Amino acid sequence: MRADVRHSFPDLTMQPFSALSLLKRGLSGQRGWTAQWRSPEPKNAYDAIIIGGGGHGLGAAYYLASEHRLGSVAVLEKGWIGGGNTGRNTTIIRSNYLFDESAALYDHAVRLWEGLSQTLNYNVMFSQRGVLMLAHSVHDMQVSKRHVHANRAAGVDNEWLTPEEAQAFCPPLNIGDIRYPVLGAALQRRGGTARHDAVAWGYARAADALGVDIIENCAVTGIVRNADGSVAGVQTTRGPISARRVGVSAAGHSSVVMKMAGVELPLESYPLQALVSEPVKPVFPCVVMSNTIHAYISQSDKGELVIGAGTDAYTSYTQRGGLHISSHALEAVCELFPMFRRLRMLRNWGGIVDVTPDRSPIIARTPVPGLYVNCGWGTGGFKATPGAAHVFAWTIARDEPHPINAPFTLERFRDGNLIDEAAAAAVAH
Ligand code: FAD
Ligand code: PYC
Repeated sequence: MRADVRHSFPDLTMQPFSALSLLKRGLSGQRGWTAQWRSPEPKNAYDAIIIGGGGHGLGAAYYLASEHRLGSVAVLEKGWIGGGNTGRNTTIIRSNYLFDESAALYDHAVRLWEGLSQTLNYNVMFSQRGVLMLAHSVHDMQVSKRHVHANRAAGVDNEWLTPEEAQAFCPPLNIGDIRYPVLGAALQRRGGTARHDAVAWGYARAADALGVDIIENCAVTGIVRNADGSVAGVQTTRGPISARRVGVSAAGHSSVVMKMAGVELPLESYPLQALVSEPVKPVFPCVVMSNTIHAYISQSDKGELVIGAGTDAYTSYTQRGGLHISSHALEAVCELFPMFRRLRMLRNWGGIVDVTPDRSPIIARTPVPGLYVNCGWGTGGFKATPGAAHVFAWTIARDEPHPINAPFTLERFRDGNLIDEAAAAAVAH
């Protein structure tokens, strides 16, 4: 598909439409549809370059332009924007992580999500329908309750529900005598979902309007350094581009890109997969996740059940997961929600997730002056998109971390200051 066709859409901004004008637009054969961002040729030099046109990279460029008034910024994307994990995830948003550092980071994101459609003047369909995390064993209950108490102490909403209360919140849930008995659940009412593509498109449109150059089909192939070791720019498939600041937001390939500058990252990359069912009428009111069976489910506004599974057991750069992994997740979903047994699955897909040893991200300066990295979000970075982008832009613009991302350094793996969120991230790995 040509890039100029791909990003031409009917105007999805928050302008009210009459039913008649929508119908006329629908029948117009796409006449009058306008491109939502430009397709500029790369310039020779920018003040800052962001590598990776996912939500995090586009968001960082938007905040660099809007809050830090950087004059010229480019986002370089090897494929099409949102074609990485941003457009492949199951869109679950929550901030119920264990440690205060994480609660601050993820809740910063939730607060930005709450105003994002207004900020961008673009409907990202943020829906705070509640995220229910099931407990199936005594150990699950202990871990969940620890999270509930820690979150409440940190000012993040989370509450413990009995099985009956969980079923009242999510009526399709089977709390009977099943292989995975539901012994209770943690509920974050402010959690929910958003429309993933719209997040990329909304940030792209808003950044473009502020003068950011979004350059698709432009793979970075090298990071160029000055004699003193600092960043001088990048080599790309569309020629060399100079910049004194380069931010890497290349989920799935963070270690590949950072190696171009000689920086080794403590990451392992795994395939993670999801799938959707045929669409049905609205039947599923919230998001349900189960760490024990590595399955999560919600219903999209189109009516499809969006279901995710665990990561493959081995590292790989193939963008698809093993069949036995999704079969296992579906078997468990059918036990928990027997009404879905006869649903047919429409399609499945995979993404590559970069996982750190402590399951927390790295948003930081690097040993190379002028080179910054935002990576290691593993299976859980969509929820963080606005918050991570916001503090990453701050870090790049000021050459120092925002207080929120100060603990999320690369050096913590050397110094031992880990932020172990294995339990909070456990749904998929
Ligand atoms: P991406 O959207 O992956 O953007 C990175 C971009 O960098 C890509 O577009 C890629 O093409 C580009 N790139 C890479 N190398 C280069 C190069 N050399 N030159 C130029 N461009 C380059 N998270 C949640 O919070 N909730 C969920 O429910 C959830 N579910 C998930 C389900 C699945 C199946 C998957 C795969 C992930 C899920 N995640 C979830 C994780 C989440 O999708 C990611 O953490 C998040 O989207 C990362 O966003 P990003 O913008 O950093 O990355
Ligand atoms: O981090 O909430 C999450 C998540 C859900 C599905 C995959 N990751």
